[in-house]
Amino acid sequence: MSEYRELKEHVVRGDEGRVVSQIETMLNRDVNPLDIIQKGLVVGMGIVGDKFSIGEMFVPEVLMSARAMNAGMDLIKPHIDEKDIPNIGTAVIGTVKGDLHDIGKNLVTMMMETAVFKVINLGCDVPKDKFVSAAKENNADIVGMSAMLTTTMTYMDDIIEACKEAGIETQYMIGGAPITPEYANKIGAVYTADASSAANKAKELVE
Ligand code: B1M
Repeated sequence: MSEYRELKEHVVRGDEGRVVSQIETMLNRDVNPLDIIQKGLVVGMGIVGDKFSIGEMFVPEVLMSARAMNAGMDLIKPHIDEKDIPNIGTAVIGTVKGDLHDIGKNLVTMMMETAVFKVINLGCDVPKDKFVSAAKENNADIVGMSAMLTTTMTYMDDIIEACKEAGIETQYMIGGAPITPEYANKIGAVYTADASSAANKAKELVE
């Protein structure tokens, strides 16, 4: 089996130890670090995303795969120029003000990172001015908002208005259990139901 294929399978199994030892071996043999990312890690996480979407993998397994991928990335990073690390866009993401649910939002963050976005994760209970300043500072391609309460989801509209008032040109993505595609349409945002489709949609938006 090719070493990229093996690496990809270790990622899918969330086997951090094997991911790390295989990458160490490959780096010692001077394999191109960018190839290790693109042909091994990214492909593996793509499979994880697809399996999660169709219910073949669940949250804890996805977290293990993401952790294994991140451990691999940490090993590779010193071997490449920061500017060569693939990055297809920048996203600012947070759970909106008044809302402390961050498990789903963190999963979306991880999936977007593994789809090679630079993600600025603002945490939870995030007021609109923080979204505005982070989007400005980072010239964000995407502002992503998560809400799990019917009482907090309406704040997404306030965030979008505040970004527009500040002259920010970006695309808005929203998600969370109470969110519907209709609500997203109404406030001018894109809805996705889960972390994997969020990462796929984000890729489409920046293409
Ligand atoms: Co809370 N809670 N909670 N809670 N909690 C819910 C959401 C609730 C549905 C439970 C219930 O009553 N059945 C209910 C909301 C009811 C409503 O408003 N309609 C509820 C409530 C009422 C509350 C409190 C008010 C309870 C109280 O204190 N009386 C309180 C509110 C606190 C606050 O936020 N101010 C509260 C507190 C908490 C805990 C702190 C205890 C804890 C959160 C811990 C944490 O996140 N660090 C918690 C939890 C764990 C839940 C449930 C059980 C699980 C949520 C979760 O993590 N799911 C939840 C019940 C449920 O959903 N079954 C519930 C797993 C996660 C992977 O899924 O977050 O949906 P999810 O994320 C998905 C998608 O939604 C999507 O992708 C993710 C991954 O696939 N997605 C996006 C999410 N964000 C996205 C953004 C995107 C795209 C996709 O683009 C940017």
